[in-house]
Amino acid sequence: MRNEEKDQRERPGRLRVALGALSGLLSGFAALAVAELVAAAVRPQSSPVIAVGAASIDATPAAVKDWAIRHFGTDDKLVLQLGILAALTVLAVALGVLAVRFRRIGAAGVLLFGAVGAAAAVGRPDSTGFADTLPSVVGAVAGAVLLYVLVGRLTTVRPSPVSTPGSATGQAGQGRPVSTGWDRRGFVLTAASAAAASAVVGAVGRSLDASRGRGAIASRDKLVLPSPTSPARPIPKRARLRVPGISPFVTPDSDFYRVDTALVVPKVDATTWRLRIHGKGVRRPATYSFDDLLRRELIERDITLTCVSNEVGGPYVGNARWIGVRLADLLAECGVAPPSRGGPADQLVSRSVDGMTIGTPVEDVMDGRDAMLAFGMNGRPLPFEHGFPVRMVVPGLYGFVSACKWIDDIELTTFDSYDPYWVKRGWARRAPVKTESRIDTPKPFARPKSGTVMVAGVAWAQHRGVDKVEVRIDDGPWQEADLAAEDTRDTWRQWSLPWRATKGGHTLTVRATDRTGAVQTDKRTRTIPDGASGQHSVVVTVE
Ligand SMILES: Nc1nc2c(c(=O)[nH]1)N[C@H]1C(S)=C(S)[C@@H](COP(=O)(O)O)O[C@H]1N2
Ligand SMILES: [Mo]
Repeated sequence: MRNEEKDQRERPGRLRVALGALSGLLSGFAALAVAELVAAAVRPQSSPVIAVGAASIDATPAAVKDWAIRHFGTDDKLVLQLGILAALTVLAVALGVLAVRFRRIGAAGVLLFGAVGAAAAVGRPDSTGFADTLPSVVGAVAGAVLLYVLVGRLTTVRPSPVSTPGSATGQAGQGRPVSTGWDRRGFVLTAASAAAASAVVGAVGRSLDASRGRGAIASRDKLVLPSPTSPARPIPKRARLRVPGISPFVTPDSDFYRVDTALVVPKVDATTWRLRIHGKGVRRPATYSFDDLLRRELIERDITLTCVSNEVGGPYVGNARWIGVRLADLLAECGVAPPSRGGPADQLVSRSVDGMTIGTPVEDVMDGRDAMLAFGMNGRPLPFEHGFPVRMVVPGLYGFVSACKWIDDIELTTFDSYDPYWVKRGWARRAPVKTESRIDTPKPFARPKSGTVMVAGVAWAQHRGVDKVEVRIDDGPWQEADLAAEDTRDTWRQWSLPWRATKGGHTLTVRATDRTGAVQTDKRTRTIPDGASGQHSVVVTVE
């Protein structure tokens, strides 16, 4: 008898468990909505989902990150955020169910997750300090209070109505509150108004967030690119082959691959942007404004950019026309000498507004190649995704050791004394682009008709130049492909080969030879630590 009553009081029924789960979900939703609103006021990067996401990106082992990039491509960030939201949903439901029995512990659990978010936010390299904790903390408090109140409605306790001393029921009821059902009306009202309020708060947060970058957007909109002192030479007509399915010689901005760790694309206002150059052996440290750069001698160059995470045959390579200042000029002005002329610094570390660090050999950027600080891409100001207002571009080096986007600081140092972001995660300190080629058409598993089939693609060996491309059908001899004219040795070259295709399955393989005479190896290596090598093959069935 007593046991039965006790059970009834302490073991929540199915309905209450379900309503507890719902309370958890609503509280989690409220916490995130409030956090978004506060983050819109503080900075978007301080939102708990973004901060935890960014922290997990940094903590992800290189191999897993590489896998994620390979499988989800540029959607990897979306997948990550959805993953975090899914995990939070499960946790919210669990805390809600827990709170039905242990109200305080459930609410405290919500606060604990707020603490995790806050810690992640202040731990970011670009954190601006204590204010970054506010979205997580304020959101968690709102969520915890809501959970406490909602679950309270599920466990309305009143003294037993009839509790005559000595009566049979009296013993259990005496002095002790006994749950006599729950406050249905109160629960529904609280839950509904909390859901509505969260939706409104979340929406306001979102719209505030959208209007945040207005200064940056305006500074980009009104930027008119000055004409370069040293224009790029016109792209030779014969640099472009007219083969359907081949990568266009100049990659349109919208198709240009994007690889970075930024969950929120930094929106930097060019009018307040500054670049600082300082460090070892910098005899005249300096700070430049955007206008300072615009007023300098400007160069315009076609340069092909490649990501070290690009698999053989992969998409992370693009060619663009960049406008900016020659990096070596700025460095010389600051009194920097390369190691070959006695300079004490062999590593140039560039930093971005979002805390990225990238290390580049000082020798390379001062050896006469067109290493630049670019603010124009394909005739327009840099898109925000590609680093507005200013990024680095260095011909011949993979992006992770050269192409810092949203750059705001250059420090001269040594390879011995400092490891930048990717190096800390197992990637190489020095990484020139490997000679590679790719078959763009036919596509893998295509079913072309027998007869003449155009095999075509691109080949790159930036700063060395491509001299030859060969194609092999099955185990046949290597056949020399037609090479499109070279634009510069810093750009890729298109190639094509008309193939007399015979019925059946065939494997097409391509290899390039660069100007040093080195033939693209058939030895496959992984992307980590310094870029994939190997030859690209495509299997087709001719009908
Ligand atoms: N701030 C910042 N700059 C960055 C990165 C980054 O994660 N953050 N990624 C680098 C890498 S790995 C590459 S390959 C290039 C890619 O430039 P894109 O996105 O404009 O193609 O940017 C480089 N610059
Ligand atoms: Mo990269």
